This record gives sequence, C-alpha cells and structure tokens, in this order.
Amino acid sequence: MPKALITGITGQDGSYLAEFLLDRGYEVIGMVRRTSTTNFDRIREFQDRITIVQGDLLDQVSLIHLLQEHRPNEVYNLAAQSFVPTSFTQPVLTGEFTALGVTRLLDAIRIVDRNIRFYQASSSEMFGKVQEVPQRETTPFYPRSPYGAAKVYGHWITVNYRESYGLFACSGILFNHESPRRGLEFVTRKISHAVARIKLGMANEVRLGNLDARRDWGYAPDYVRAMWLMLQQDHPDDYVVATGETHSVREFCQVAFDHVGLDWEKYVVVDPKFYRPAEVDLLVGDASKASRVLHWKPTVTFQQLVRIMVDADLTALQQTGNHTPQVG
Ligand code: NAP
Ligand code: F7E
Repeated sequence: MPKALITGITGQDGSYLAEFLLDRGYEVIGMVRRTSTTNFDRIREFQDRITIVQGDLLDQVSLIHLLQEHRPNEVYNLAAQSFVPTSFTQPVLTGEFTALGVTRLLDAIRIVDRNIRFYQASSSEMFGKVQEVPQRETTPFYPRSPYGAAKVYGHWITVNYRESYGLFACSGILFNHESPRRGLEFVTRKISHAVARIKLGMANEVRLGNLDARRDWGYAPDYVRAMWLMLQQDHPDDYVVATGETHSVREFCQVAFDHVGLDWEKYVVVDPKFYRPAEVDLLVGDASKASRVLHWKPTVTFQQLVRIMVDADLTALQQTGNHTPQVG
C-alpha cells in the first residue's frame, strides 16, 4: 500500500487530495499544526481513515521525526500561509511558512530518505505582473506580493534540490482553483456565500475590492488529480495547471447572482478597503504541457463552478440556519 504524507491536510486542497488518495488505496498521513482547538471541518467525514500527526513547517525537527517514523513514499507540501492580503500585513511569517518551510521539508527528505517523491504547491501568483499571455512553465516570474515572492523561492528551491541531490521533486504551478471548501475570505467563496445569504434574507450587500481583476478559475478536485499525476511520471518536472480561460471578479458576481435570479449590481458595493498594495490584474494559464504529458484536463467549466459553489452555500445555510458573518 503506497503511503503519502500531506502537509496542509486541513485546507481546501489537502482535504480533496486525501480523499483522492484514499480512493486509490493509499495510506494517508496528514500533518497538522498544534492549535488549542481543532480545525478538522474539511476532513471530518474521512478522519477515521487517515492518520493525523502533529508537525509544523516552522520546526524542521518535527518534519524529520515525522518522515523517520512514517516513511512515506510521497510527500505533498500543501501547507502555507495562502491568503495574499495577509502576506502584506505578515510578510515575515509568510516567508517563514511559505518560502523557508519548503526548504525545511526538502532538507528533511534529503536527510531521511532521498527516494521520497515530493510535490510543491507553487502558484500562478508567481507570474504576478505577467510577462507573457498566456502564462506557461517558461514565462518569467514577476511576483506582486510577499506571498508571490515566497512562492517563487519555494519553486526554485524545489528545482534546486532536484538538480543538486537528484530528488524526485515537482513544482505544480497551479492557477486559482475553488470549491465549496474554499476559505470564506477568498473572493469566489466570499461571493457565493454572500449570494446565498442575500437570497435567504440573511444579508443585503457584499463589499468587494477590485472587480476588474481577472483570474483563471478551475475546480479544486480536478487540480489535486494533477498533483498526483506529477508524482506518477518517470521523471520529475514542473507543470502549469489551468483551464486556459480568464474571467473577471465582476463576471463571477454576474453569474453567481444570476443563478439565484438576482441583479448583482443591486447588492455589490465596491469598498477600497479590499484593494491590495499591488494587484495581479490578469492571469490565464497554458496547461498544454500537463495535457500532453500527464493527460490532464479540467472537467468543470467556469459557469458550472460558480453554480456548484452557490448551490453548496445555499444548501448548507438552509440546513444549518448558519448566520456566519461576512468575512474580509
Ligand atoms: P488553505 O486552504 O489556506 O490551506 C492551507 C493549509 O496549510 C491549512 O491546512 C493550514 O493549516 C496549513 N498550514 C499553514 N501554516 C502551516 C504551518 N506552519 N505548519 C503546518 N501547516 C500549516 O490553502 P489551499 O487553497 O488548500 O492551497 C493549498 C496550497 O496550494 C497552499 O500552499 C497554497 O498556497 C497553494 N496554492 C493554492 C491555490 C488555490 O487556488 N487554492 C493555487 C495555487 C497554489 P490550518 O488549518 O492549521 O490553518
Ligand atoms: O483574490 C480580487 C483580488 O483572494 C482574487 C490564493 O489561493 O489564488 C489565490 O490568490 C482576486 C484578486 O485569490 C475582493 O484583488 C476583489 O485580484 O480570491 P483571491 P488570489 O489573490 O488570486 C492563488 C493562485 C494562490 O496561490 C493563493 O494562495 O479578487 N478581489 N474583491 C478580492 N479578493 C478578496 N479576497 N476579497 C475581496 O473582497
């Protein structure tokens, strides 16, 4: 039975990847950091089928011990401080988690077992102020936030450990991917959740920042499949994973409100509080290498994605009567 260690298992992608690997007969070890209350909402349904272990990307000794004790065949490094606005207010901590955390884990692998296959969760945020449209593996990076800069470091240290020590280390350059499990602070989920609340009479507006920003939005379960495929190849490499379509935040609002029969312009309020010190205006990926080598293709369209998210929030709010406040 193959064994995989996932860092960031309590996050959106970690939870989908764990389910995907369990379905393929993997033994799944999920690393969580110590907190005073547990945060297992996304993994509760299959928690009894995985092993939860404590570790932290800030503490290299914890990573070495985990690898020594569990001897995984594959390590998926999904843990990070992943919210771009927080990276502007906590830039040093973001660097510790999102950049140096990658080195700590790679070096733990180098020390414990160089045969472990490694996946690094790189990001389209590395392209930032884009130097080419669409963006592909060879497009130069120009990050626009401490998060993007930290991910550029994480990408290159992954390439460096592959070239220096022969590790099977892959960097997946994933464009935005969303789902009903997306954190409430990211724009897609913020909108789908607000649409559901407005439709149910629990709120009467949603405050957003830059409506002109354009993103290449895909469906998270499709993207975790690409992570796994990268580690099943004969050679380690780096891949862009994207849909190839770009849409604005405004379009996301339109489709989401239309889906419940409401006019978005009556409910969306632009609030400069949500503008960023530096913005990424346009992202659109070229995933032709992933298509050619991994035979990977997205299965969910933009319109379907928006509807899946709105429907899930409507159902959840109707079932729980949850009055979760709108979050930034
Ligand atoms: P997420 O929902 O924010 O999850 C992040 C995970 O990292 C959580 O499980 C969090 O644990 C964990 N974590 C944070 N700091 C940690 C630390 N010091 N030690 C151990 N665990 C820590 O992110 P996601 O959307 O699933 O994304 C997964 C990865 O892909 C991230 O690296 C992200 O930067 C990257 N990425 C995401 C996208 C996207 O569109 N979703 C695109 C490209 C790349 P807690 O539950 O304790 O907070
Ligand atoms: O913002 C604009 C905002 O926070 C998308 C992370 O998973 O994907 C994610 O990063 C766009 C930006 O995601 C609001 O200015 C407008 O242009 O949903 P987001 P992100 O910054 O693209 C990448 C690939 C990652 O790797 C990251 O980890 O939407 N926007 N109004 C807003 N954004 C937010 N959050 N809130 C607003 O009110």
